Amino acid sequence: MKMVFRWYGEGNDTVTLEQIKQIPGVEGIVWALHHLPAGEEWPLEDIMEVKQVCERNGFHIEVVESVNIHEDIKLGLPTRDLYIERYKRTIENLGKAGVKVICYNFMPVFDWLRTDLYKEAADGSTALFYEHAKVHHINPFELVDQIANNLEYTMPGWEPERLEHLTRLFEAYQNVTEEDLWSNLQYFLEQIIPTAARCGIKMAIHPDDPPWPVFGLPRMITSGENIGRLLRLVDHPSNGITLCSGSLGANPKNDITGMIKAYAERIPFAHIRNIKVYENRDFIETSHRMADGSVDICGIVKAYHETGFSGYVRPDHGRHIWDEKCRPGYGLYDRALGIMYLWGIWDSLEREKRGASPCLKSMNI
Ligand code: DNO
Repeated sequence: MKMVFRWYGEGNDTVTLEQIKQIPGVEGIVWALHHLPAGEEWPLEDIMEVKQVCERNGFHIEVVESVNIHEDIKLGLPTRDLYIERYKRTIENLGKAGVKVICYNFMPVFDWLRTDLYKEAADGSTALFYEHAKVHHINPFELVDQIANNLEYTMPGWEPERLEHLTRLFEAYQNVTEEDLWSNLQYFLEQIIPTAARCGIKMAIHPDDPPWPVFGLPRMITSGENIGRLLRLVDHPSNGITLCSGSLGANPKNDITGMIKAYAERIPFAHIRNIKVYENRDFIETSHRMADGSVDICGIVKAYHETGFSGYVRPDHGRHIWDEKCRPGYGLYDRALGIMYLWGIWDSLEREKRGASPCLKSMNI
């Protein structure tokens, strides 16, 4: 597995590339042009600037997350063709810069959804939290007000220009069913997958987070079965998934290790994180350690190992610990701890497979 780390760019992140460099085994930066709204073409010049900065610090930029999809594409409006053309040109520009994977999502209106970004745990750390009943009782406008408007940084998926048009967007989605969304996704993929394939890029859709409809908006990428359907929409290696254990793990019925084994060839990118799921469907993000949450992190890493996974992996969100002031879910400390946990599992599996390391062998251990 190739370890990568999400970074929001110079002046847009509390974490520095110098700090990331000191986390063992991180070889690449997961990045995006966060200043560009969904629907804009990403200029080659801007892409090359990020490439230079990252490469100067010894990182590759092979994974991009997120090239956001304009809502007109998700809604299937006549204007979608214009945005699809721009998306193709962005793919081409990213290909020229050496990008290999593009992580995106097809969630209407919102990207991920939480009700509290700083829920305090017994140990004093805070983390992202989802309260199911609250989502049913609050209207989306209030939630946006509570979540997005009190933050120092813009959060991806919660960009002001998107939230500005919330009323219009909800109206537009009123009659859009899950089947409509599937057909709009198919239309999009049929257009862009040939471009991605030509550019040597794998498209990797992110699962819906949480994996069920919210505020009456349909969701598709919620289960193993639906991932199968997505992969069949355009049956090509460039049409893949970002397997996010935290998103899919919110539904305990989701067998994530089974998905890894079933779809190994089509997972170019893995997000690994843990959450603790409660019976009432609430969940809180925890440390990556298996004992702290409900997700079988060891089983997941083992499944990747068994299938010979050679794609990219990033620790996903982390808690906010040791008084760190950072973007919600994207601090340095807990994500670095997460990486070390993942390496611990991976290295012990490797050792088992290959026998003791040459160094230990030479010492007769
Ligand atoms: C949350 C992320 C998502 C992801 C997008 C990809 O922190 O995992 O926002 O980046 O869904 O488009």
